[in-house]
Amino acid sequence: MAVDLLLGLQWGDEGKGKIVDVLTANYNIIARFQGGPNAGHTLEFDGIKHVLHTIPSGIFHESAINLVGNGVVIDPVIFKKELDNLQKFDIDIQKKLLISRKAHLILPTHRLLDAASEASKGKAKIGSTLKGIGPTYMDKTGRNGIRVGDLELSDWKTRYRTLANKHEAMIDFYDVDIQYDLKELEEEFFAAIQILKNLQFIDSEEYIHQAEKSGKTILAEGAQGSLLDIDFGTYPFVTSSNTTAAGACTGLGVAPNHIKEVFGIFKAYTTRVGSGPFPTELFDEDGKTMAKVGNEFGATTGRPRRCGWLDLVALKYAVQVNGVTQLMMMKGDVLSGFKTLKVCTAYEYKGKKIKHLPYNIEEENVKPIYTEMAGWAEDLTKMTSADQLPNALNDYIAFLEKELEVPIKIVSVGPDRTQTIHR
Ligand code: 2SA
Ligand code: MG
Repeated sequence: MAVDLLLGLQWGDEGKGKIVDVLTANYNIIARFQGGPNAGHTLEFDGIKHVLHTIPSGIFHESAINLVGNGVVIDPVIFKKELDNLQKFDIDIQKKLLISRKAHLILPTHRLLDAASEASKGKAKIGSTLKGIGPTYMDKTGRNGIRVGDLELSDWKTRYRTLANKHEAMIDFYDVDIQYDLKELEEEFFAAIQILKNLQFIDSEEYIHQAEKSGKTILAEGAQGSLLDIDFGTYPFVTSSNTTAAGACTGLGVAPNHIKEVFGIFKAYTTRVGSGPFPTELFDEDGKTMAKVGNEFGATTGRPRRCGWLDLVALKYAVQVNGVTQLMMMKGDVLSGFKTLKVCTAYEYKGKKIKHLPYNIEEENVKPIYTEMAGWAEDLTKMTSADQLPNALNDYIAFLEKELEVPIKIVSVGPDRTQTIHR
């Protein structure tokens, strides 16, 4: 009995969608365990780019079953749009997509509360995706939430009204200028609920348990990244779920001793979207080059991503918190053409050199200490096997493996499914 786990090790957008898509052939079930429509998982094949938000990245594969687990928060309106986008593909959604009854619903007023909370914070805003993620998880832990399974009960609309009324009062309390027409939002919401109700709602922990027992292979797909984890991330500039390995246990009902491989995905450099500390962030031409060549824009909101050198102190922390067993390095191709590459191997913190992530990594506390390495000029995007990789890239990989003490098994050299080198 075993479940493999795939996680982002930085601040999200490491390329999880692509790797799940590449790995799906090996798995019977792909399961999302946290987050919601704040995620943007990009897949590219046959010359077409697809972005998924709530639906797991195995949906395009013929045989994989895709499960939205109990730890996920679902916005029926965005979910319906995702389903609409899938219509042109010949996918048997009723059969291939399962939803946990215990997953919580994002209501229109959760989105409004997200906007109100952000507006009230001014400059100190989190830079959330405004998808209502924070307020929905607050209602979950506050024991007020509405779950998918509630849609099967007759009184759910009464409970909806009570909660929405409370939310409206809370929005007023924020005293910020938020324009909205709740009637219109609700119309859209209730229409989307009807579509959602066509899908299979299941007791997903039982489903997973039986699937494991019968020898099915399961891949749990994380969203966002480890440094956005509610407990271990750069709080308060984090998302509202556990994005780290433990999140798969609570978000699916998988026991910790059933987790086998933990695939850790990272970019060969670092990006972050939204506010919060980022010690290796670049404001110079190098950063601009990464953003341009790497096409670094949010897959959900279109926001430009901040870019910087690889931060091994932070990456090592993420490897430890997650128990990563195999690493996958993405976007190595974006670094082609840099004469010199920098990798942060320690921080200067209160006058001392440290090699771990301290409690507070605000820029004024922490200065990155870099190791410089030679870059490579070769275009990697057409390479198909490890023996074609330039020596300087092999040196870069070897250096990271030594520092992180985990092997790098995949090097991605472009967005397409085919641009994937196994080592
Ligand atoms: P939220 O909306 O409450 O989860 O936002 C809280 C913080 O978490 C960050 N966050 C993300 N960071 C990177 N990628 C994410 N997904 C989208 C993508 C983001 C986009 O794949 O590109 O399109 O902008 C994601 N989701 C949440 C967010 O920026 C806040 O810092
Ligand atoms: Mg993304």
